[in-house]
Amino acid sequence: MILRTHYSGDITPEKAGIEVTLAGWAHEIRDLGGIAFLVLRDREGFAQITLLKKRVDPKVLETVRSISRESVVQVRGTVKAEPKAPRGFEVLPSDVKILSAAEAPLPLDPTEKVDCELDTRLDARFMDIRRPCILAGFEIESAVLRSLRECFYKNGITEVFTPKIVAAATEGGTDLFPISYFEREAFLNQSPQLYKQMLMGAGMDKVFEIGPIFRAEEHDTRRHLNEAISIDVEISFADDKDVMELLEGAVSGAYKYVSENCTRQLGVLGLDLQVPKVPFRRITYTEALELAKGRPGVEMKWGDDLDRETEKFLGETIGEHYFLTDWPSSIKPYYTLPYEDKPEVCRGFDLMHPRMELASGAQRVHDYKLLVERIKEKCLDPAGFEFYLKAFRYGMPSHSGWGLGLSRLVMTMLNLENIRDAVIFPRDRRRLVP
Ligand code: AMO
Repeated sequence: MILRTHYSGDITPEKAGIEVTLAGWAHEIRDLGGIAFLVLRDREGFAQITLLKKRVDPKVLETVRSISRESVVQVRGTVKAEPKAPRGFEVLPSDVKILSAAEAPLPLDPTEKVDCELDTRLDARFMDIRRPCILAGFEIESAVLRSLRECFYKNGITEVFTPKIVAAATEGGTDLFPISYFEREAFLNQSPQLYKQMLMGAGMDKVFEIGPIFRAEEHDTRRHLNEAISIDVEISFADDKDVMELLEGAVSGAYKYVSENCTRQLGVLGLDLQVPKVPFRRITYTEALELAKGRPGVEMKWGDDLDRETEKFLGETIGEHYFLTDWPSSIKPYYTLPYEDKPEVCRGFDLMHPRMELASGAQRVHDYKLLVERIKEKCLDPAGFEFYLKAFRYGMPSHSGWGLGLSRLVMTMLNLENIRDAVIFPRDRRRLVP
């Protein structure tokens, strides 16, 4: 039997006279002479429990007086309209039970009256998430995922899972976490890239995966983690332009879904969410270099990767979501398809928020010989990719796809300072617990 009949959010002054059972945390207890208040907090907000000392059962008053802050309590009582109460109602209790008492002192103050260091918050994340503004962010993240999944289902895309324990690097770099796998060495996968492409060779046509990626990068920035959730899509018979359209629709659709379905959470966060308009601007890498010349003291030549300062400058200049397209083939991974008539440029793209990159994608090389050539050009050994290359020898359709970072999407949507704020239990260079 569920121990509550209502969430605080279900109660309005119009419900005066009905009996409710609430369960949640003792947010605040105030004892003021003739009257005492218990503020109960649950997932949906707060309810004021009012104890009129002359009228309330003395046992109930005694119980309330003994409650330590943040204990889990259950309250049965009657709703009364009360214009002076925070949401226009109060609950007059007939019974209060302490279901689980909280120790004192608390590892942090969930009332949001006291500012707290990020590390302290992450160390006691269970307590941090009790703060309504933190909880609201994770509820919005769930809504974002729901909206993305619905977009994928609507487009006939099949959800898949690919292995996270793998034998080879995906992106060819060295930033892999080795693990011991019986008598062999294995790695945590950096990206489902190779697997989602193999599924194009399997005739699955359109796949998506939402799952963790692992990057053993030493970064200590506000937008990198060593474990992140990636939203990956791969579509057969589609080109780069087709999947960019899908991506901008998915991102702007997620904003729209949140703005329509998370009004309470946005209210808690004090956010007026603007839905980005599609189509997003498309800017080629070459145009971006031209724009970057507007920044004094910058010497960049064609073929250089865009550094963080340039990325920031472009974001400030453009001021909205945009795509960076037509990258030099030399700085995009081997699986990115070069233009036939201009092989130094490729069909790779990045989706940018003014603050940072959100996604990258491309039309892929689907010709076996060209793929082997591209792997060699990147100074990688095709032998290590045999399991992947095999899928290109027996009929591989042209295909395109992208990978979108969930936490970066949520972080930029909610204007969060640090990516760690967009992940329940983040993993970085220093943090492995909780
Ligand atoms: P890429 O490496 O650009 O592309 O990753 C895609 C997106 O995943 C997110 N991301 C990260 N987020 C937090 N911390 C990290 N260390 C981190 N690394 C990546 C970013 C990034 O834009 N295989 C390609 C995708 C594709 O072409 O389909 C890939 O992995 O938001």
